[in-house]
This record gives sequence, structure tokens and C-alpha cells, in this order.
Amino acid sequence: MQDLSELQRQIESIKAEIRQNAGELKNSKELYELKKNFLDSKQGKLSQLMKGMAQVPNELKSQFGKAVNEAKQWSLTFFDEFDTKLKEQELKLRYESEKIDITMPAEKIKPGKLHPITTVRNQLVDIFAGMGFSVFEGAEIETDFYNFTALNTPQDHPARDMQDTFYLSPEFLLRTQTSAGQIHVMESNKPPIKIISPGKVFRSDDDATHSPMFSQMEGLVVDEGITLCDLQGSLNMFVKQIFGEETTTRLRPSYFPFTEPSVEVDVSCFQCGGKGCKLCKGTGWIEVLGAGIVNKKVLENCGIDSDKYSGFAFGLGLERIAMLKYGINNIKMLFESDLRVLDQIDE
Ligand code: FA5
Repeated sequence: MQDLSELQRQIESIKAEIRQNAGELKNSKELYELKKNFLDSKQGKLSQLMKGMAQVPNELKSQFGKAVNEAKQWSLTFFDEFDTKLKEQELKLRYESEKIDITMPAEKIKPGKLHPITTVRNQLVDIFAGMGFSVFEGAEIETDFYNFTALNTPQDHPARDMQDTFYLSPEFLLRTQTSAGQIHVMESNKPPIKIISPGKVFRSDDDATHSPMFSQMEGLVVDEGITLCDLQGSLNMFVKQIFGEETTTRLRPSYFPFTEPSVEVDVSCFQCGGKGCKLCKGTGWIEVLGAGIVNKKVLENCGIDSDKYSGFAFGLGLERIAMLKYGINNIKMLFESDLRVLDQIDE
């Protein structure tokens, strides 16, 4: 049989055990497990005390029950308070570990950017769109007819040697010039016509300034009374916006089978202002594109009355413009996708 003093002794020993174990707890999950050891209705050490009630004389039963219940109440309060303390500690630790030092230097964010050829192409499209040109997208695979014959360059014409061509079959080829688009546009549109046509072209060409695949942009205007002055006026607008307000153009005689007269267009050197430097090889001028008045034969090939209408056309290389604008001396740098190079090219 248990007397009350024995019970009190056991209760004190349980309380001491609770305090001691609690001192070693690290988190509220461990506390939950500890609480079960003492308060679980079947296995808990405090609940077990009640089992001794059977041996307690009747007159002491109520005091016995009261003492056990008080011990249970004490341990509940103890665990609750300890739980609050542990949670505060856990929160503090979490805040410490998640603390952000706003004085640390931030990691550099490297935003992507457009390839210089795309940038130049977009700029040119914007400039010419501002002058009322619309964009025609031609095809990279063309027929010999559109790329050469309709452009007044029939088989065996010596001008074909100017462009070393990749043939896919006797009829089909990779277009060597965006000029092929001129014919498509003039066949399916009546004047007035005012288009630009940017796109990839292909030639068996390979050195520091020539690549087998490169980008051109064609310009074509057909209307009544179009002259070389209109051509030069439009090109002046374009070079000023690309190379600087001071830049101007000059026309030199040249030859293309699809334009008559044909011209090579030079821009005044935007680096030395025309005095002569390394970039312009001391001449004060830099060649940028080919152009001319649309050959009457080409207009007629497309069913356009060449007595009523005239037109100008030009074709420029986007890589050449990008190389001049960004000071790149080898065209390969534009195709190797080396970020160390591309990162340095900034608008
Ligand atoms: C032509 O292709 C004519 N179709 C241009 C034209 C259009 C003249 C309309 C008259 C009227 P050319 O072969 O010169 O012309 O090429 C034009 C430009 O393309 C050159 O000035 C040059 O900048 C560029 N280019 C030519 N070949 C290459 C190449 N292999 N790699 C990079 N750019 C090139």
C-alpha cells in the first residue's frame, strides 16, 4: 500500500526528472515526445501513479487523487511554458539563419541582349519605316530565274561570276542577294512601290570581311519621276542616323546588271570626319553599299511601264554596317557567338 508521503516523494522525483529532461530539449518536437512519457493517458508516468489508488485506504483516496491531479496540472503548465520558450528560441535561430545582409554586394545580373546584326537590322528597319518603307520578307531558297535571269543576268552573263553561287539543283539555289525579292515585289504590286527587304544571303566567299552566309538589306522604290537624287536623299537620311549627323554620302559609278546607271555609295568617314585615318585608309570615304536606277529591262520583265515609271534600288551588307559601327575588323567575330566579344558591343 502507498501512503501519501511515499506518493509525494514519487511526485517530486517525477518533477525533478521532467525538469532535468527538459533542460536537454532542442525543439518543440522533442518536447512533445517528452510530454508523452509523463502524461500519456496509459503509459505516462503520472497516469501510472493513479494505478496505486487501488491500494490506498478509502479515507485517503481523495487526497491521493488530488495530489496526482495537481502534479499533472503542474506538468501541463510546465510543458506549455517550456514549449513557448522553445518556440521563441527556434524562431530566433531561424531569423538568425535567414538574416539578409543588405550591405553585401549584390550578385551581378547579366541581362541578355540582341546580337549586333539584329540590332543593326532593327535600327535600319526603324529608319526606313520612318520614311514610309514597308518590309518584304523574301525566301532564302530561290530559283535561278528570280536571283539572276529576271534581274537582267541571264545564263553566261559575265556578272554571274561576281557572286559565287551555291546551287541546290540547276533550277534552285541559295539566294546570293536580296535583290531577288525586287522581282517578287514588282510582279505582285503596282507602283508606287516602297519596300525594304532584309535577310540572309549565301555566297562561296570566305575571308576577314566576307562570309559564306551574311545578311543584306534591299531597298526598292518605284514611282513616277524617281531619280538618283531621291536615292541619295534617302541614303543620306539613313547614314546620318546610323553613323552620325555630320555623315554624308557620295556616289561613284559602278556596274550591276539590274541598275542603270549603277553606283557604289561611300559615306564620309565618321571616325576622322573626312580628313583621312586608318578606318577610311586615308581616303576620307568608306564604301558601304551598291545601288542604282532600276534597269528598264527589269521593270519590263515585271510588267511595269518603264516609260511611265522609274525606280531606285540599293543593297547593303548588314555585317559591313555592324563592323564599321562597332569597330570590328574580322567578320568571323560576328558569327562565333563568343560572349567575351559580343558583351563588349554596346549600343
Ligand atoms: C549586291 O549584292 C547587289 N545586289 C546590291 C544592289 C542592290 C545593287 C540593288 C544595286 C541595286 P554586292 O555584291 O556588292 O551587291 O553586295 C552588297 C553588299 O553586301 C556589299 O557592299 C558588302 O557589304 C556585302 N557583301 C557582299 N559579299 C559579302 C560577303 N561574302 N560577306 C559579307 N558581306 C558581303
